[in-house]
Amino acid sequence: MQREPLTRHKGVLEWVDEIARLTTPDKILWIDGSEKEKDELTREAFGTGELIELNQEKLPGCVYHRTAVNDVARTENLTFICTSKKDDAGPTSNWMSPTDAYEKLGAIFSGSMKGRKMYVLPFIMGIPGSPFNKVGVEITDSIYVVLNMRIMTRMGELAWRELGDNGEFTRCLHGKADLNLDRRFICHFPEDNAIWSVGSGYGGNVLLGKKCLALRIASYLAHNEGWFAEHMMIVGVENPEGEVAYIAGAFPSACGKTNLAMLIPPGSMPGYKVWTVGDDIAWMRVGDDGRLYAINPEYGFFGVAPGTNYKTNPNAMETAKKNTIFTNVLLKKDGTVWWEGMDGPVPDEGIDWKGDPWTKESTEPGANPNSRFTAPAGQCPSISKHWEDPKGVPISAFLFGGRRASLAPLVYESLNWQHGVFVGATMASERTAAQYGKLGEVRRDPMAMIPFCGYNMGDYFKHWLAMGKKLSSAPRIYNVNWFRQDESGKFLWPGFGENLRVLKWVIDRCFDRVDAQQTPIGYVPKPGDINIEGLDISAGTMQGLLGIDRGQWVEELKGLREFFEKFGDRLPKELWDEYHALEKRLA
Ligand code: GTP
Ligand code: SPV
Ligand code: MN
Repeated sequence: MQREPLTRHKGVLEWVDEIARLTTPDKILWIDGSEKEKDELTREAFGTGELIELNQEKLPGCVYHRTAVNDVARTENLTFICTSKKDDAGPTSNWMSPTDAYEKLGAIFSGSMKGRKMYVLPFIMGIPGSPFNKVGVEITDSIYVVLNMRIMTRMGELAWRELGDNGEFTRCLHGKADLNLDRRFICHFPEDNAIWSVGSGYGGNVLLGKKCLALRIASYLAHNEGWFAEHMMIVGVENPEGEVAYIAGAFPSACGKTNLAMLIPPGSMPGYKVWTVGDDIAWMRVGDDGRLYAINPEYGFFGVAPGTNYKTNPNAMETAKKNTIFTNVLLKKDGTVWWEGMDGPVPDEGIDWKGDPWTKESTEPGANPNSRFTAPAGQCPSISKHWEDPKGVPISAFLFGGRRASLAPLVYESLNWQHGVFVGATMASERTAAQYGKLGEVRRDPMAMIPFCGYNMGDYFKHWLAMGKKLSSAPRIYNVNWFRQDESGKFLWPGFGENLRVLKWVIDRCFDRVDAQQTPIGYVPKPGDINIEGLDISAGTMQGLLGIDRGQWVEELKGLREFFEKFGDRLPKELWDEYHALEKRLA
């Protein structure tokens, strides 16, 4: 391992020095990203139990990790935007003043790496060589974090080079401290281009390139610089004629982005192919041709394990067959892993995500509902040949969506860009296990960004409206809902690969190949325009899936008004205009 600095960047050297004085690690190690370094770190983690080696015949290069039982999802209540003015964080973020935050977290960080090693890890979010990249340097005392960042970002030597001797970088500080919930904070300092995360070892809280940099800090920069940093998957749909249309989709955490980005076309759609560009984050800029171009700034997937199997998402299963880190799933006796909803028989026994013996009679799940796999994107069989193209892919349509047992139809199209921004701004979804909070509770989650917007969301809506004006050929905006249920709680729509039937309608609309019927909420498919051949769905069910219950929508407006009012005069007038127009259309 490298003990000597791997950079001459003065800003980095001084910062590392400062943090070392604060946290007092035994050793400082500089990460180069080599195979040798990976092997050394992995071996060390096997020794301490931080990682467990999996069956190398069945899962080559794969390892297993359990987080602390109180540390299995993002803690949004402990996540803060630390701007000098409270109003700049907005009503939907937690706020702490930068002075208070540095002081409070500084006290927790103080001496917290005593007896531990401190790793200094440079990484790139974006495509190497692109002028739009953001470089980060993460300081962490966790080998698990280093090994995950190795999969999730382009890092090491390559990133030191990209940074150079005086490049800009985000200061990303992470320390596990004592993993105590009372001393856990994830703080963002957009004005200082810095992130401090302490007291957690869970993915989204600690892999600081992902939600913290590529969304919270990047959204702040994107607002200032005129681009988009969004919680979106990016997928290319190729038709039998060989034309590829790209779609970007924002669904809240654990609501289907990874699955949609990797879907396998159903048998009823021969000749179609689907190409994965990204599964969680999209950075998008206006091209010279007035279209919007998207890149995936990440290098791997941090995907939800439960529910993933060879029927629902074969591409994810194939991707996670090797070189993968499994977190909080069930560990089987033969050194392989299992989670609820995996193919094949339920194993007789294993060690569950808490580290306790588990049998198939257990009433508790073997894998945590938010257990995850970290796998290199390049291993995905459906990876797009353009996924590392610095120019990005041109986006034809945006999808917004979430989990709604009722109300939102399977799909509808917004009337225009401004109405589309309203559709995104009024998204709501049932809460999943990806974050702490009451499971199933419907909450407002505009553009699936409520946990990830690094500034006042009223200004964020303004930014969306302004971006539309810069696009001569803007993506059309749709809302989808794969999660509508019948009275018994059964999903009405089969979802997964069958979602391509809906994407086909969306793309046909974008290219003016299919008509639609106008309703108060937007354009919905005409009966028969979404092909249900081969599905176990009656025409009646389909009508239900596309149906709009005016009474329910009028009811929805009440909650929406309350939400909008929170923003006071920072909510753009255009969104109130859309609100009143919808109210009128529903009357
Ligand atoms: P994050 O990584 O948390 O941002 O989540 P994500 O949006 O990528 O969610 P993901 O695709 O991992 O899906 C989460 C859960 O929803 C998994 O358990 C999936 O099996 C399930 N799911 C995904 N797509 C569908 C669908 O079309 N229908 C149904 N019923 N379930 C789905
Ligand atoms: C999410 O929660 O939206 C995720 C997983 O993608 S995490 O990186 O943990 O935030
Ligand atoms: Mn996500």
